[in-house]
Amino acid sequence: MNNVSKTITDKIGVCLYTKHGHPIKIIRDKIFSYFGNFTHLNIYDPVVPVYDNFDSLLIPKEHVSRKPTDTYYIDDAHVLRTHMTAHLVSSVKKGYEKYITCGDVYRKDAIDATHYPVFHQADGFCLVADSEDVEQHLRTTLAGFIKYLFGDDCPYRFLEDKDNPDVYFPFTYNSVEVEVQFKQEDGSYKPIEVLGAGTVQPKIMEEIGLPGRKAWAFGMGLERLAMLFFQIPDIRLFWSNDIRFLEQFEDGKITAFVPYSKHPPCYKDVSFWISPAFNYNDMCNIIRQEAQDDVIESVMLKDRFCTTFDSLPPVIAKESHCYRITYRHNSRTLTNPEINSIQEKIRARLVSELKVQLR
Ligand code: FA5
Ligand code: MG
Repeated sequence: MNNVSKTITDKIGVCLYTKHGHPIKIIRDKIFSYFGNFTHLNIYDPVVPVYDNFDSLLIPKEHVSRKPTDTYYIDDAHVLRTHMTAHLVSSVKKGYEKYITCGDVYRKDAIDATHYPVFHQADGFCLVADSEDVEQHLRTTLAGFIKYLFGDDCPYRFLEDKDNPDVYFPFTYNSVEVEVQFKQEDGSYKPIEVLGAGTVQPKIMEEIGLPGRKAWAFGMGLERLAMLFFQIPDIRLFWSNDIRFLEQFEDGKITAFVPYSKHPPCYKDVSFWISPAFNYNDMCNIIRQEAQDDVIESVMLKDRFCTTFDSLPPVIAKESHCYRITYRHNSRTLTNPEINSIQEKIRARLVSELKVQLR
């Protein structure tokens, strides 16, 4: 089993977080510099055993995140890491008691301005002394970190798992998420979820050879933060090779992105009766494979309805979906024949692979 498409394979080894003057590296450097007394770990290879990504972190066997509709599998036993926490158990076993790491992670996901199948996360781990209160230690560290990133006056709060069922990670307890009110250009505030964190489960501490000890861990996404700091409107821009993008940024500096001429969008709708084999993420994956060179900006559900055909028993219910595909290249105008050819290939694959009936 291998469900990794070429668009994805092309991103492996690019390591944006090591590229001088790239916004992802600038953000990573800023995060790492706060954790100055932690080991800065580089783990370049995103291929990890299924065990490390899921089992070692107590993620249940039947959890949706393990499905090939959500995760890229290299083979039955290896995945492209879906989070940097995949390295927690192996790193601590190697002897790192306090570390921060950053890398590319991979998830099959929706297509829009803030989601991309490859993004970056920074993950931290800290073993605390038995004399310390681990929760207090985590909060003090994170509060300082938030102030360091967003400034002393930035409003933020800890969302606790006991009040928010969404705040849950199988590998931690007393979990929290940090939400920041980010002040935008126009003076208004926008809430953003910056990171997830918690105290590492005792079972994992035992597995890594530190039974009875306490440690905390946290993980955060870099792109959304970078989009706010640099005012970057579209997550695909991070992968741009356009010098009009790359030449705007400099190591150690946070400067607002100056948009350059955008090329016109082209909309194509596709409508069909879905089948039991239909799945939104699988459709997005087919679309990405066909849309070479990242020409698709979004895929949105435009319309959906159900019809029952009760003229003949037994009653048959059919569900129709209509998706609007927005084609737009970041650095050139697309031609009609080019778009039509992609659209035809997508339509054919939706029929042959997802068994939909085009309308
Ligand atoms: C995690 O991945 C946990 N490993 C974090 C963690 C580590 C918790 C250690 C506790 C202890 P989550 O799935 O919420 O959590 O992802 C973390 C961040 O990644 C999110 O807050 C978001 O900023 C970012 N993110 C998630 N999906 C995408 C995506 N498709 N594109 C861009 N950023 C994303
Ligand atoms: Mg989350």
